[in-house]
Amino acid sequence: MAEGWHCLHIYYRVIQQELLRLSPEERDRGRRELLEILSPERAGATQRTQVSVVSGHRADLGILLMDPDPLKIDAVTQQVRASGLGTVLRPVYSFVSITEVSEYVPSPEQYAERLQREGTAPEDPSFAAKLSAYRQRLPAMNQQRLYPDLPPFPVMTFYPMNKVRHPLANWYTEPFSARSDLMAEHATSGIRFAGRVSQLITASTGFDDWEWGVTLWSRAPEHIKEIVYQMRFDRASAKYAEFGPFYVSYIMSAGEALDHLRI
Ligand code: 76R
Repeated sequence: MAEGWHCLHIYYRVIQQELLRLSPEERDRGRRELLEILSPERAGATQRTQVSVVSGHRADLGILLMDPDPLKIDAVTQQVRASGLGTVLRPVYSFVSITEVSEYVPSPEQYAERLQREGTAPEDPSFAAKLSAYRQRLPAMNQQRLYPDLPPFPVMTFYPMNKVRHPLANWYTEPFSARSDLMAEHATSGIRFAGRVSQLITASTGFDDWEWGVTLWSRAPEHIKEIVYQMRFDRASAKYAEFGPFYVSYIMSAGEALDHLRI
């Protein structure tokens, strides 16, 4: 791609029957292979690799991979399949998406218009200060959206979502200005969680069954519940959003995850 990264969220279930088939040596070898495949330091590692252990029956192990090269990402999943644990780890869910800068991220010019609409006159000294702060912040924010650093938070949740196309609530027939206002309201409500929750919205229209993937990381599980609950009241979500399955997981090293999963 000209900019941004490919992203894969993939979830595996441990098949106990297959695990029991392995001799202690085979299990050991499979474990070592998997640790090597998921090592961020190895040659051929994807730009980002994150391992987590999933709550609930839907999956046991979650892997998040990001890279400019989609085949490098796919190579990881093929290596898992071809490893000694390939029969043990069954993929049960995956989500394919790409990073993007949303069309609703205001340009400095749009930001200036918004300031005026919200009542800050261009003569007001705070106008120039706010605009220049935004101008300075924007490149780093866009860098983070396209080439995200993973935050050092222990909890993660992933879910896919759409904006609905219902005759009475069709996001795609709303004019850009209306959508943009709704997204600005959404962003304002999200900013209240700064420092507790970090979000990554990846785009999946044309890549997967839903339009976006929502990845939230947080300092503590309750903030996940709080943000998702609160954002449901944003008009952009209350009226126009629908959601797929949720996967909540706890981030750890691959070794810790295999220990936790008794592999
Ligand atoms: O990128 C930015 O921070 C700019 C403002 C912003 C955009 C453009 C923003 C801010 N979001 C944007 C786009 Mn969001 N977001 C979600 C969900 O559960 C729900 O109800 C919805 C799932 C959450 C929890 C969330 C959190 N956002 C989007 C889009 C793409 C729309 C498009 O491009 O058409 C989706 C699908 C989406 C969904 N959002 C924020 C947050 C938070 C916490 C923020 C504030 C981030 C910050 O600036 O600190």
